[in-house]
Parts: sequence; structure tokens; C-alpha cells
Amino acid sequence: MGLFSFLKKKFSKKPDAATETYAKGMEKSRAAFASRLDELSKRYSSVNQAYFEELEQILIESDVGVDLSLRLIEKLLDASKEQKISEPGKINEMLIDEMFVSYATAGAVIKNEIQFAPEGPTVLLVVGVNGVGKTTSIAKLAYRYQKQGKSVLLVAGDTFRAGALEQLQVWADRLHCPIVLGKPNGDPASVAYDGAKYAKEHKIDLMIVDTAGRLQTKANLMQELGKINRVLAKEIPGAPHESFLIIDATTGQNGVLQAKAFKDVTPLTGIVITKMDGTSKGGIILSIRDELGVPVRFVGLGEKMEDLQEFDLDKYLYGLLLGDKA
Ligand SMILES: Nc1nc2c(ncn2[C@@H]2O[C@H](COP(=O)(O)OP(=O)(O)OP(=O)(O)O)[C@@H](O)[C@H]2O)c(=O)[nH]1
Ligand SMILES: [Mg+2]
Repeated sequence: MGLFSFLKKKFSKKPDAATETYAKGMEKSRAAFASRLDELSKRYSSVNQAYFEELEQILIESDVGVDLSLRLIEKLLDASKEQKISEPGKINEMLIDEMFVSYATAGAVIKNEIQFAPEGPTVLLVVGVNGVGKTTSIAKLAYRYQKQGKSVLLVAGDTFRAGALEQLQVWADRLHCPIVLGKPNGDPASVAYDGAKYAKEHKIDLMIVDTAGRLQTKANLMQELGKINRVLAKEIPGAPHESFLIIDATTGQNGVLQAKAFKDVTPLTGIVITKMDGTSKGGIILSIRDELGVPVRFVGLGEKMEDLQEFDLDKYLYGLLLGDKA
């Protein structure tokens, strides 16, 4: 059974809340990708060179990435020749299957939920450039784990941007969770140190460290994050247990470049892609996985607390391809 029929079957019952969040958050991407695939297959009675060129265009414009797009098209060309398939609908189904395979086989398989340390506080470091949604994603993650019964501490390591401390404070108040603040323009590593002490003393389950998103040179970034990492590791064994890079889906391939730069300066255990609801280029998830091998752990599909969802490939493909049409 092809993936398309598999998805249709899997989601044929009334979708759960998480699936609906995907379907809604990916409306724009679906319009740009699935609708165009549909329209393309209706315009051609059988596939030819021009068909594959148009297909390639759709993939690239959906931010699947040039490399991956070319590889996918090549595979389809081969398969269509070998198996003598000329029906556009069949080729499109094969494309979806190949996209799934490319994701499933690139990089390590990992559970998306934060992996908690067997003992003591678990530390999550959150990094990314300005305005990508670090602070709001932190609030959403805090909310998620509080609901799972964990005690959460927020640590305001962004001492650089005016208003950043206050913004995190507002979230801490709303979520009723403790917060450790540094001084404006203070050393983020010393805030990380204070946070680690607090987390140990108060037996916190999850400590989330916000960092400054200023665009800086690689050397500065490496130095700053390196220092935070060292301080955390010294205070809490194995910390930071998780390091998430936040990427704004609306920045497209630029986000992929940011991810490469961050991966070079600090170890990453996962990626959170925000603002999926604001882009028509939902293919970015596939290209990030293809080019970095770092798993996408969570996806931001809207502004509400519940809109940060654990990444699920089936739900993602459902949102990208079917939505309300299942
Ligand atoms: N629609 C939508 N908006 C989002 C999402 N995630 C974050 N935002 C919005 O993006 C804007 C920036 O978010 P912040 O969390 O302040 O970003 P930041 O990375 O902490 O920014 P700096 O601290 O300036 O580096 C806010 O207006 C958020 O509401 C999402 O998944 N969907
Ligand atoms: Mg912030």
C-alpha cells in the first residue's frame, strides 16, 4: 500500500486534537504543495520531461531544498522508466513515498519528547537567532511539561536584548513557574550557574535556559555558548541534556543555513520549527533533516499554547497533503 492510501486510511476516523492542529497549521503549505500537485496531475494525461520539470519546481518552491528535490526527481524518473509508469497520479504517489523514505532514513531515530535524566534536574538549552520564537517556544514547552506533572524552572540567559528579561518574567507569572533572572548585560553563563544552583536546591525536574538571539560572529557565539555549556556541565552531570535550535519556517532556506552555523558551534539534540502556520513552504522540515541529520522534535503551528506539537511524520504529511480532504 502506498503512503497516500496509508495516510487516508490511518486518518479516516475523526482526527484527534493534535492532528487537527497540524491540518489547520499547515493550510498554507497544503495549498501551495498538495493543491499544485493535484492541479499538475490533472493537466497532463501522461508524464514527460515537462511534467518532471514542473514537479521539480513545486518541490523547490516548497523549500524541500535543491539537493533533495533533484534526488527525488531522479528517483522518480528512473522508477517511471523501469516500471513503465506514465500516469501522473501514480508518479505523485511515488513522490510522497520517496519523501517519507528520505525523512525516515536520514539521521538518527530519536524520541521527540524531552529525554529526562534518571536523576536530578534535566537541562534544556534553547538557541537560535533573533525573533525566531525562542522565548514563546520555551513558554509552550514549559506548559507542556507542567501538564505532564513536571516542575519547570525558566532561566533568563538572554541578558542582551532590552525587554527580554521582562518578557520571560511575564511567561513565568502566567505559568506560575519559578524564574532565575540575570542582570541586564550580565554574563549569561553566570545566570546559567545561578539557575543550576536553584534547580538543584529546589529539586526542579526541567530547567529551560533562554539565550540571546543576537546575530554575532561564529567565534563570539562559540565562546558564549561554550561557556554556558561548561558551567552547566560542571553544576549538573550531563547538562545540558538537550539543546534545541529554534528555526522560523518562514525564513526558508536561510533557516537551513542558520542551522548549519549553529551545529558547527554547539552540539544540538533537536530542532524546533516555529511559525509553520505562517508559511506556504512546509517542505523545510524535509530539507533540514536531509542536510543536517538533526531531528525536528517539535513544530510550532500557531500562537496558542497547544499549538506547539511534538513532530509526527504521519501527522505532518497528513497536514501537508490531505488536511480536511481525508
Ligand atoms: N504564528 C506563530 N507565531 C509564532 C510562533 N512561534 C512564535 N511566534 C511569534 O513570533 C514572535 C517572536 O517570538 P519570540 O519568542 O519573542 O522570539 P525570540 O526568538 O525569543 O526573539 P528574541 O528574543 O528577540 O531573539 C512572537 O510574536 C511570537 O508570538 C508560531 O509557531 N506561530
Ligand atoms: Mg527571546
